Amino acid sequence: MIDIVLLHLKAGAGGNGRVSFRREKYVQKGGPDGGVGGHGGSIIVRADSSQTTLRSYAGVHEVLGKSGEPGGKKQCSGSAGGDVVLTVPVGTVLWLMSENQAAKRRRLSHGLEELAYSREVRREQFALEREGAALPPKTPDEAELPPTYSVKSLATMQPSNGDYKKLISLTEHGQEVVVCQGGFGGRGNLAFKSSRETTPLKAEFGTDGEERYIIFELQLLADIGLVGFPNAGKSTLLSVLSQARPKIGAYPFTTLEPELGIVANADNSKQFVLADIPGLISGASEGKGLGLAFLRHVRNTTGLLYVLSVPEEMLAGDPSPKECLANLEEQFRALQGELKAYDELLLEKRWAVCLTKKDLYSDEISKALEAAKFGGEKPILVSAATHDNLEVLRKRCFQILQ
Ligand SMILES: Nc1nc2c(ncn2[C@@H]2O[C@H](COP(=O)(O)OP(=O)(O)OP(=O)(O)O)[C@@H](O)[C@H]2O)c(=O)[nH]1
Ligand SMILES: [Mg+2]
Repeated sequence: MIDIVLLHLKAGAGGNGRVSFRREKYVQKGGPDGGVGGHGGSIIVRADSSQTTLRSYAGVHEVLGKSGEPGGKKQCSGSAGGDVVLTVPVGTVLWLMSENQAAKRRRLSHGLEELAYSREVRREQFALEREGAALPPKTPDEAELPPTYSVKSLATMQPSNGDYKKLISLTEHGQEVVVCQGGFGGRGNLAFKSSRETTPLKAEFGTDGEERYIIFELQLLADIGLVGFPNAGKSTLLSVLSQARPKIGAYPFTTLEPELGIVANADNSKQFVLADIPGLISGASEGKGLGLAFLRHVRNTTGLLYVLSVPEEMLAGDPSPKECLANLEEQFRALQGELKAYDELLLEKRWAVCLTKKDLYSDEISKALEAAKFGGEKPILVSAATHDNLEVLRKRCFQILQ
């Protein structure tokens, strides 16, 4: 699943103003008629609920907007560069790595969502020695680009760890934001005509488009996230609690991509979204297993449901209730340790512990597990196979969300 990409975005520059003079038969010396340049195309990001991953941006490094055309003779305005619209899944968060001055000025004075007005942006003037001469060089915008990063570190990058500024979180279908506003067209020499200066050779450059390096991070929007070791029974739980049909397998790492399901209460009056993510293993924070990359999807959830089960290999050896409990407690500790290593804030979420595969345990073991406490909380013992106690688990989930 492609859930994080880094894009270099650059809106189109505004077209330059034109220096020209009217040439007509019988008119000896026509006045200035140089038109204004067209505005540059902007880059717009729009949330679209029909998209589920950032796959369409895999391998894309750069998106450039179209520049505005220069102004023409006979007072003709240059045509504007069209906008570029990038559609992304709902739940995409944009993080700013770096930006040019044009972008920075707007962000500081307007925020991201208000556009800069044309009149607020100063154009640089230029003067030609004669009509048709080449334009002098424009003073370059002081750039703060490009950023330093390694593509390799991108997959495990945690933009929210404070290194980058959050620009916006797109949470609704159709929501859109102009991330890079196009530059403005410069005025032609027609605009500089005055009683003192009847043949101005002056015009304006168009302004630079906004340019940004932005991390697009998809954070699935769920209310509760399932966390547990591989093979614990997370996906099975999702499949019996919701309509979702995730892949289930009697081997670790069956789930390779996050999956969402909608869980409803008995009379269907309340619902919440449950997220199943790939299993964690000890050492995940050091990059073992599938690593912690998928934890980004539980960052936005309100609650976490720890899913623990006694490993079947262990049950085959006829363990004592005490041994089973010790194993589950160790799983719980290890999971919390991994979450903490990823982001301590995850431990501040509301949570519950579900012990699953009850049908596989002896009455004696079940009794011991039911009486135990995890982090001071009573666990909920269920079986996804026989649907035992699922109602209690469901209720507990709704309680977490209250
Ligand atoms: N007997 C019994 N088996 C279960 C139960 N829940 C899950 N299983 C089995 O346990 C195995 C693992 O289940 P999954 O739901 O794929 O486990 P997971 O936690 O999603 O595993 P990963 O995706 O690898 O992290 C499968 O063979 C399931 O059939 C249960 O309540 N009772
Ligand atoms: Mg699974």
